[in-house]
Amino acid sequence: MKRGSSPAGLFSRLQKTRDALSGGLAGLFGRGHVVFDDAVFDELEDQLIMADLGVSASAEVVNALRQHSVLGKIETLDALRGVLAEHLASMLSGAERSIQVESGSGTPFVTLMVGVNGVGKTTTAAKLAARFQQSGHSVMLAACDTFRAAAIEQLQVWGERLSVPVIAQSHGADAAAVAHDAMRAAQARHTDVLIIDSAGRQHINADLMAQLQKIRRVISTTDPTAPHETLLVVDGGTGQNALSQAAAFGEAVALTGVCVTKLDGTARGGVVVALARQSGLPVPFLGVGEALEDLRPFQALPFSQALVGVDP
Ligand SMILES: Nc1nc2c(ncn2[C@@H]2O[C@H](COP(=O)(O)OP(=O)(O)OP(=O)(O)O)[C@@H](O)[C@H]2O)c(=O)[nH]1
Ligand SMILES: [Mg+2]
Repeated sequence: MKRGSSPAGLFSRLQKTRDALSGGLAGLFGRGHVVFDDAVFDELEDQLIMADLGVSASAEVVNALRQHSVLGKIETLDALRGVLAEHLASMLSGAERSIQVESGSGTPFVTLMVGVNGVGKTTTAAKLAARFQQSGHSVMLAACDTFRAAAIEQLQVWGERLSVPVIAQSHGADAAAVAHDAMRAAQARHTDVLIIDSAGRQHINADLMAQLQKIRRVISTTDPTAPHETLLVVDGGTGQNALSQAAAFGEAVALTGVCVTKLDGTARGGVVVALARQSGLPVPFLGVGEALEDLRPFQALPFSQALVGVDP
């Protein structure tokens, strides 16, 4: 297996979150053997909430654990980790979803990337392009972030690195017009996958949402079945803020999934659990670094194990 692509690779990338959570869990066992009474369960719930798992997911997993301790199964920190990982994984199994491109459908598979600024939309678009290429698909990128001056060039640099055509206009052009050009170009060239990058804004604002809706309309005018994926990108380091981003973007455009990035640099990785539970959206991918290969398909069990510290 390629370095960094194994579950152990994910394990090392989630270290900051795990360290934060583990410290709290170990604290429960500070005095040796633990009697799992209500006070300890409350403390455990607090630790999970502090690790950004969210109030409801934390309550749910702790309630499930209460049943276990009645059976006398949790006597050590490792045992606690093991059952925590299992319960989290079963709560998260519905969030697993791979993105399947139907080849030979005659029309490009269109993925629209959305999210607030700086979360990793452009980088994730490039990582996705690389993945689709590796699985034998032809790919095209569309630079629909015409808002930020350097955005077009940033996507073009990725395009050159990947030998992927980038459809772009000049800074300040109408983003929907770029989307239209890209749809036409991808159809004409029989491209398998078109990935559309879009602009972010410092705050979620009405202009951004109106622009995204316009991009979507233009895409579906060219192909009524498109976009096939509308992926929200959120920065894992923003913690619970990611939940309000998911709600706001979900109201404006129909999201098909959420990619959580920058999990390598944050202690707030538990937010993946809160997001999956609260938004109900699948989590096709996690971003765990800046390089092209640092995009991991989300798998509930390895993720849960890495989060709580069960070494696979
Ligand atoms: N450590 C780490 N850095 C990441 C990850 N994903 C993206 N980045 C970095 O985050 C920064 C912003 O990424 P972009 O892809 O430009 O973000 P964006 O959402 O397109 O930003 P705007 O276009 O300004 O809205 C870059 O320096 C990326 O290298 C990740 O998973 N881990
Ligand atoms: Mg960008």
